[in-house]
Amino acid sequence: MIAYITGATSGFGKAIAQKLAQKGYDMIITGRRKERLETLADELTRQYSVKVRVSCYDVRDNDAVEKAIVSLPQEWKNIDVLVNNAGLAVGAVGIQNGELDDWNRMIDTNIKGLLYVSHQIMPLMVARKSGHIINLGSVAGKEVYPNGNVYCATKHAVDAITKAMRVDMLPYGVKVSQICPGAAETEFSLVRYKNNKEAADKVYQGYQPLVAEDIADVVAYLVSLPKHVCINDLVITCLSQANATNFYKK
Ligand code: NDP
Ligand code: 8X3
Repeated sequence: MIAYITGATSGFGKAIAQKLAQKGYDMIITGRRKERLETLADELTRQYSVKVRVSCYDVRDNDAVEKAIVSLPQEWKNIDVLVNNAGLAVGAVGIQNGELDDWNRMIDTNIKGLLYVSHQIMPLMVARKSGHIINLGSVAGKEVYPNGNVYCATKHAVDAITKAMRVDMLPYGVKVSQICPGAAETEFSLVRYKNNKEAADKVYQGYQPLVAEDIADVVAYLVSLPKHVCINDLVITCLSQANATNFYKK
């Protein structure tokens, strides 16, 4: 079995790669930070005796995405599981104060990047009449919250794209699932707050947030289900979070 995981240099993507390697998946791991990908590939190859290919590109660059996937050796094109995980939030201010560059980064990565990768891999799954696409949405794709605006919009788009993919893939036996986590402690907030560690750490204070391994466990479960079962959508929060805005913090 072969998995294709975008954004495997940290957080969910890295934990998902580790979990799927543990389950015996060969995999293609992607991201922009090559050194991290190579370190992870070495680790997984040594620890689990699986085959791991590193593919370093920016999901916003459609030419790079196409080149990376078209040039895969034929045997690596038999992708069973695509995890569309690469994504980010940048900035947390009202729309009236928003920075265009932040908006473009989120829209280009979370929406267009996910589409570019899927656009290359879906035909391979269609041809084999088999596959499972797992998109990383968010509680931000179910609700909006103060200062979340454009990030929430991108995750609402992922929610819509996931539903659309499931409809389009219906005749081909390709499963499409979405996982929508609430707050999880990864590098997510460090990126959102532009490397302000104090602001990032504050997000996770006073309660026990999700960790990347929680989401990886869910991915492992999704891919373990019988062929005829497709979990469409999962909203997952830590026990201290009820929805996008309500937390119980000490
Ligand atoms: P991290 O910041 O830890 O990881 C994000 C990953 O996305 C990195 O591997 C990064 O790799 C990759 N990535 C970002 N931009 C690009 C790009 N332009 N091209 C290629 N890869 C890119 O965050 P998380 O693990 O938390 O986030 C993973 C996904 O989960 C995202 O889609 C996020 O929106 C979503 N999510 C996160 C939640 C959270 O609270 N943490 C909750 C709900 C959803 P690199 O920088 O090396 O390119
Ligand atoms: C990440 C979770 O609540 O910051 O998607 O939007 S949240």
